[in-house]
Amino acid sequence: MGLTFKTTQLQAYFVCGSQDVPGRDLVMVVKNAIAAGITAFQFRDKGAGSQLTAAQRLVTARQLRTMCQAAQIPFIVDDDVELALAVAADGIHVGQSDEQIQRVVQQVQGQLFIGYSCSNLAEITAANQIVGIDYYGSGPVFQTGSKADASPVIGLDGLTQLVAAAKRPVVAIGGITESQLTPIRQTGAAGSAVISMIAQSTDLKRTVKAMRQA
Ligand code: TZP
Ligand code: MG
Repeated sequence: MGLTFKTTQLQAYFVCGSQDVPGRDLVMVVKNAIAAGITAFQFRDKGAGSQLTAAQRLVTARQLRTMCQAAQIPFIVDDDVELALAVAADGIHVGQSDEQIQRVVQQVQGQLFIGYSCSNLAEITAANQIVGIDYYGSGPVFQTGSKADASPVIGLDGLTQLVAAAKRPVVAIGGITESQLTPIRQTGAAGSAVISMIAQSTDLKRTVKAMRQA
């Protein structure tokens, strides 16, 4: 069993895969983000833009896992239970169209904590009934260029509604920029999960500090 889930881990949650940093070294990107103080990292390597083979993905996941462990922040794998278990990750994150959530709960219970994507009230209400989920990821709050098949934008009002209905902490995701961090925290969300804001930041220390302070 790795790190146990804590709500504060959702404050400055970085999501990234090779498709998000073309031509750059993902391991270095994550290393710098960890040095800047991110509170969680999710390895989400998928889609047409992924530059890694399955074998490279495993090697990379092991490296990232080790780095997160040294920094005592959770290493979370997106949508791949087998990979998450192979590298003894701390958590797994699954979406509505990924492996069935009940099946994931059975497969990983006692080994990994679980994040689940919920983008509307019906999904939150259904998820509230399922035992074993630790947090929800909700969005896209704003337009995102990082996910081709993202569900409709929910806005700050939509996020507020979901947070109110959720029986678990919610991390906001999708198109989040620094100027939106405070409005997001005012919805009651536990933090923000971002790809571009960190991957494209020109001042990582400032960006991550803003996430932690919001
Ligand atoms: N799920 C919903 S939006 C999104 C994911 C993985 C992408 C978030 O990326 P960005 O660059 O922070 O908008
Ligand atoms: Mg998914």
